[in-house]
Amino acid sequence: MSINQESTTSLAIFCKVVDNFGDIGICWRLARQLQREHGVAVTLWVDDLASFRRICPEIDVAATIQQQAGVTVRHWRDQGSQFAPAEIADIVIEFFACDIPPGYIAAMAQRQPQPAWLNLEGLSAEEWVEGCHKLTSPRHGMIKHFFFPGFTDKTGGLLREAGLEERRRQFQADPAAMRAFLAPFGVTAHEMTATKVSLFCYPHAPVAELLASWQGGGEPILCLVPEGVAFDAVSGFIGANAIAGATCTQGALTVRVLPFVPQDDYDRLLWACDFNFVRGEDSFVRAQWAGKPFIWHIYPQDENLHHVKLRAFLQRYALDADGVIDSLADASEYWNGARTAEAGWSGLWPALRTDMPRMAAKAGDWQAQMLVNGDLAGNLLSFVRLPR
Ligand code: TRH
Repeated sequence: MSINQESTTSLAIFCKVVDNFGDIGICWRLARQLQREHGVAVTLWVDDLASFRRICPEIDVAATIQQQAGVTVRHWRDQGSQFAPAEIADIVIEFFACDIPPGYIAAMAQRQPQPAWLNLEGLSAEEWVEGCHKLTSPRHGMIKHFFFPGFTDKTGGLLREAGLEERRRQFQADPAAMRAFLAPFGVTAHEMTATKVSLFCYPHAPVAELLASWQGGGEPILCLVPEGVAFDAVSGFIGANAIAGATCTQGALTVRVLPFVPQDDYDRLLWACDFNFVRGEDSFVRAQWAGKPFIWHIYPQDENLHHVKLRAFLQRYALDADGVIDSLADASEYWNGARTAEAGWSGLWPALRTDMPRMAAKAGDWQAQMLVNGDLAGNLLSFVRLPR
């Protein structure tokens, strides 16, 4: 497969929203970057426009086809549509092994030349990923390639837009910009002096216990939690439904519930906080680019497979020149139900606080290490443009 670079390259991404926001979050980020930085004509097929609208408020949920940020967004309603070979893109990406419509596949096979066909996989730090990256699978007279994001140069790397680092540095070097960003959420000048923590996790995380330990601790903490996240625990703390705008201070802790913000603002939220709790795949990667200490709540899988994935990541990440950052490894495993801890968060959080300078230094080193691997969008295009 070799893509003609003379004319504009076209690319179709098929995204099935399995649950939550990571599927569309990743596809939307990739689509925008391919269009904006590489001039690719991208069509993003999505089956769930309502979820899409949570991270991109401009989305019209009733539209069959619409333009957003230079990307053609098409509502992927069913599997029954028929396509002509002329409608097929140069590059076709199926995200997370979703089944693209049989009519589209039939037209792919008829098209001359046949498109490059990729299955974009999920992110894992496990070693087997390197062996599976770029593997082929013959399908319908075509060759499908598996493309894996990852943390080494033997993988596709991580999604990262050009200029991201500079935008982050500018923002973080400008306290007025951070105040202006957080003020509409009700954050006061006094609260800006607290340790600011963003909280994004799955409902089974031990959030109530974490909030109780912050409440009873000696350090002022401002916890910013998007609406719908850990709803029961946050509502329990506030004493009312945790809807956007709800807030409560008890002891050393102030909790503020934020609206779900557009994707670019979510980056700013991570940049503005001192510590971030993130989850899934996309926010997990954004926390790494934020250059701040973070804890990852991994998407749960059967038979605790996610614990294996969590440890694989920690083995790479929770190490610095002085060895394992135990507080990070311990708190991460506890947060994910992969270990017990005698004093729970009352013991884990102070240990994390002590190690925060070490974690911040680690965050910078890690970024430098990841930058060497290039970025997922660029690596993906280089791969399909390679003559083979
Ligand atoms: O939402 P997630 O849990 O998503 C996923 C899905 O569960 C998916 O099925 C699974 O495969 C994957 O995890 C591992 O977490 P994630 O990946 O962090 O995606 C959240 C997206 O939502 C991300 O793009 C950031 C965005 N976001 C906003 O735009 N605004 C917000 O306020 C918040 C909290 C997130």
